[in-house]
Amino acid sequence: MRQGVLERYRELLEITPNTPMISMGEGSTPLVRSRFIENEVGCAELYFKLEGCNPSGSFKDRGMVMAVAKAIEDGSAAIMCASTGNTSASAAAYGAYCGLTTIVLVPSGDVAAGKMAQALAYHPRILVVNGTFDQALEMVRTFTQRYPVTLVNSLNPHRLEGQKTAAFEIVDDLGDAPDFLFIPVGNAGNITAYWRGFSQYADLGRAETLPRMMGYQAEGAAPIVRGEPIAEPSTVASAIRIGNPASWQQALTARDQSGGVIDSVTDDEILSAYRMLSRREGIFAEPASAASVAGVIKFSGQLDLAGKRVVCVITGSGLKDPDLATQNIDMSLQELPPELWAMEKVLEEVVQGTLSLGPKA
Ligand code: AN7
Repeated sequence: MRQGVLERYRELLEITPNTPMISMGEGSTPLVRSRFIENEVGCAELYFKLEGCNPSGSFKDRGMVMAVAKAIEDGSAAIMCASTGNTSASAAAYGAYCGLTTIVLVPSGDVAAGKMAQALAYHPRILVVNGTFDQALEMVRTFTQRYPVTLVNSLNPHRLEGQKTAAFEIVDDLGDAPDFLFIPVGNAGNITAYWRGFSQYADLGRAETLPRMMGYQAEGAAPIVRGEPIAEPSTVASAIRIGNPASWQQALTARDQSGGVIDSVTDDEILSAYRMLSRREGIFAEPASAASVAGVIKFSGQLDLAGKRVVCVITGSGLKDPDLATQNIDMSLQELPPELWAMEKVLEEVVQGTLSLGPKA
């Protein structure tokens, strides 16, 4: 059976004899070498860390397994979060797995269809707030201070502890840290967690170098870049439609200690990277995840990446946001009768092209 992150990185996490070693198979996600974008951006090596391969389809599972294990260890029977969709899907999945009462708050109209489908399927208590993610998070924060319900947003320190394991895996796979780590930034928990993971591995001598942390917000939801909270954030990448990040200060620390950058990319840049990832790399990512790739493309126009080893974190699966994928097609679907002649006609160029290659072996 595949080890989960609690087991795999047991000695680097706060595991006690009383911590339940739960796992839904999270972590140990693929690090895939780029076939196309690597050349486009002119770096030596480009890899994608495919966090959409986690059990609920996003990186949130690494932190959720830790937070839920600690909640159980501490005797809690209920968990709660506010979410742009992935945290709630993950909380609801682990809540169902562990038999906990799970309450999720989502901003109305702002959650991608796949994430809503997950929330409904795992069957937590879902509250749809007529407001922004930031307002929902504030409500959850206050509620969990008042009642014996465990907050499982990334304000819960166990979440970031669990999420740092992704940085461990990258070093374990590459033999050292990359030169640059590109990552989307919403609530800024993940960039904080990765920096902690890389730093811890360096302190332990398991990595010789540290990466420059390159965080990317969407232009319409870029409070860190602009230096002030945004009351009404807007971007096609609903996962990172966040105006007042909880881990704002820690993200700045990660940026400054690593000599990195926190910048923004436009929705057009995000969508262009989104299409390039699926069409040229075979990687179907959600739009927020494509922000890291849009970031590396933008940055490669500013700084020569020759000789550099780069990792882009692909935080969630493209299946999370099926509507965007279908809105984004620029081809019409061809219909035909169920007849071979009709198919041969439609595929005429293919048929001609293949025939010119000679007979089938
Ligand atoms: C796919 O689920 O905030 O900077 O409530 O779902 O750690 O917030 C999701 C965030 C990037 C940003 N990519 O990470 C939520 C939520 C995807 C995401 C981010 C999110 P953070």
